[in-house]
Amino acid sequence: MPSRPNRRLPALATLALLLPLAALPGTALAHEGALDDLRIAHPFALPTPPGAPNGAAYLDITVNGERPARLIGVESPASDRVEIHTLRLDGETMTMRPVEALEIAPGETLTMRPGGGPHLMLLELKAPLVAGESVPLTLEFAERGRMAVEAWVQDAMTGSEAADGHHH
Ligand SMILES: [Cu+2]
Repeated sequence: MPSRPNRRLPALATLALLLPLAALPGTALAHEGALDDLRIAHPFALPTPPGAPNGAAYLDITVNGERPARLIGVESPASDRVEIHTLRLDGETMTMRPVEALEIAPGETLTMRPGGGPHLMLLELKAPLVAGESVPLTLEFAERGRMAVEAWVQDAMTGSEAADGHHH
């Protein structure tokens, strides 16, 4: 008669509390992923030296469907704001400038890489980007909505070239 059904409850309750927490690092945000007919691959950011105000992040966006995609905004808790930048030839110098949106045609992959072309600029970093850590990015697409990815902080193969494009 004195079965003690409550004996195990505290342990179970603790376990239930711990599980969601344990799942947070790494798994809550996908390193890669899909949104509607878009596929996001290889998100990464370059490490920054102490005191550097800005950082750069890169990723690939593939449009598998038949409508073009427009990346219209990016946010990150790692910096005050994130701008979408493109490189443009002004006379003989490449300059980068913020754009309102990046459009990717159906069937195409936009590949961002250090050393040229479009990239994401993290302006007013709250802390240096350290190799081995990761940076959450929230991408916003017109009509398709928002998607969170984790960009790993890592040296690109073209680390020195990459630094060239980012003197703000
Ligand atoms: Cu830039």
